[in-house]
Amino acid sequence: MTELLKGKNIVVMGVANERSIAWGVTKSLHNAGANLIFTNRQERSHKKLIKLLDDNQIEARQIVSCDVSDDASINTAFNEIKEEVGVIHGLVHAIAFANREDLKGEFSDTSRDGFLLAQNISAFSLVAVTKAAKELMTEGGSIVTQTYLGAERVIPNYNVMGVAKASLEASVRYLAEDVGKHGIRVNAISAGPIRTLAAKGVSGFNEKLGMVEEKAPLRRNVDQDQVGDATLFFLSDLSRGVTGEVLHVDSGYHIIG
Ligand code: NDP
Ligand code: N5H
Repeated sequence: MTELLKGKNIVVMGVANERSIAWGVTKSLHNAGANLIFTNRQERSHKKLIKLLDDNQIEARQIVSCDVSDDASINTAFNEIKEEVGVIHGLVHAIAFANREDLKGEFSDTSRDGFLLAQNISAFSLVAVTKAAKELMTEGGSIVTQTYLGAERVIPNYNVMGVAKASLEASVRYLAEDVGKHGIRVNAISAGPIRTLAAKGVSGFNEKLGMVEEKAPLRRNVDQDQVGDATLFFLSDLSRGVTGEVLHVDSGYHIIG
């Protein structure tokens, strides 16, 4: 791989363990020569990240704590990043959360709190981190988030998260318009199902993997490395003409009726 991101400072949010989409992204960005800055919420994720970086001989430029449900935490995190590197060129948002009981049964049973929680962590967080990151993107930049087909279509059990992802995808478009004048692009990857910690124990996940194998044009599932390389494309100059876009990395599953 050529060093597409040599000398670029990129913030990666959402590595929980070696299965995380954000870890697949980390490997792609590291191979492209990026300087990596990480944010974690839980101490458990922080510890896993340190070990993963060590095992893979990847040096983090910085690791900061960030809970996206808390404005003060976001401000502190980006102030710390500003102090360390001054300028950032990219940001990867790989964060979502909904209550497990809202990811099954009838969507109309979703509580007000459950609905707002999913929107807060999974959609508003992109708005909040874009505002903070933009201040550090003084040389232009690229922001990439992770979404799923359930934003566009009704997919059993995805429920409250489908509505949150629809909000996330619309936010990508409105944010792209806001920050475009500063040379900053905002895009999303819509990945096929991948077995990660967040996906663990959610109803109907295995069936979704089977459907991709059976119906997708490529007849196979995608993995974290494929999402990582597509995210690298969005962060690099190769995609300099693209913003406000949702790119499906799903073996073509979404084109099948
Ligand atoms: P992971 O469980 O690996 O990652 C989820 C991450 O969300 C964790 O790192 C977690 O951090 C973080 N997170 C949750 N709440 C907060 C918060 N309040 N503040 C900061 N971070 C938070 O799962 P994935 O890699 O699967 O998920 C990454 C993204 O990919 C999500 O947006 C998901 O919707 C999306 N996606 C996943 C697909 C799949 O099949 N797996 C398919 C399509 C999209 P911590 O552990 O520290 O709390
Ligand atoms: C149609 C499907 C299967 C059903 C729906 C799954 C939705 C998953 C998304 C959210 C992010 C899962 C979630 O928040 C789980 C939490 O309630 C419990 N888990 C945790 O707290 C773990 C420890 C932490 C790490 O999780 C988080 N989120 O922080 C969709 C699937 C085919 C594809 C898929 C899995 C999509 C997606 O958006 O992740």
